[in-house]
Amino acid sequence: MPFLCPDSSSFLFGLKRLADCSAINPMHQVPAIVDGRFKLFESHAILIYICSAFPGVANHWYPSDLSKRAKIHSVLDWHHSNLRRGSAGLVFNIVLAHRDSHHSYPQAVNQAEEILIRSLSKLENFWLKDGRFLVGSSQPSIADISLVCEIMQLELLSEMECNRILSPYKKVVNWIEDTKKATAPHFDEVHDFLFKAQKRIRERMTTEFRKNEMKSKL
Ligand SMILES: N[C@@H](CCC(=O)N[C@@H](CS)C(=O)NCC(=O)O)C(=O)O
Repeated sequence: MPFLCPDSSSFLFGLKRLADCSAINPMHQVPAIVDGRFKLFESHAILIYICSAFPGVANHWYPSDLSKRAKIHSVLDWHHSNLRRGSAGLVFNIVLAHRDSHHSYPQAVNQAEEILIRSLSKLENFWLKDGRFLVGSSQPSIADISLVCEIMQLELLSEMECNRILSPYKKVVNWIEDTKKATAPHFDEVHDFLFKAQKRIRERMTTEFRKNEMKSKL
């Protein structure tokens, strides 16, 4: 099935190219899919469609049990108005600020970090309180994939920042590892672009940091 997703060359440095993809997603965003004549955007809708349209997807990804399914919708909706605002907001503002030294958004960074910390705490103490995976499940669902991937983008921050933010949340850290293992080897495959972008971003940040240090010594 053809799909649009970021790659290391477009991620954060060339998303403008997505303007060319408006025939698939008029919102000019990724992800988006094409299945025959059917086009769909919005990551959660895509995950639900894939589980529903293709026979052979194991039931735990999107359980047929109505109450289990409703819980998955609940955590997916929570994700977009909480964890995503924090995680994407923080990465976007920090990485942008470092990409272009003329721009810095300290207020946006602080606000995003506050939302992120509140969301990680809810994950630790509520969503992961009853099981290895979200909403008390012993096996992963589409919600685990979606939320873990949201957190994975924190890898674009410096290693120190990433550890400072995540390490207080032991259940969250274990859950990320469990989700990685449950989806191996695909997890690393789909995150390859992220780690390529990480390398470039961290090198850029280090160069900028050294430049600023030199300037302050002059
Ligand atoms: N709610 C959407 C969010 C999609 C989204 O924000 N995509 C970002 C990349 S993660 C994007 O394409 N940004 C480019 C832009 O907005 O110009 C979903 O879950 O699919």
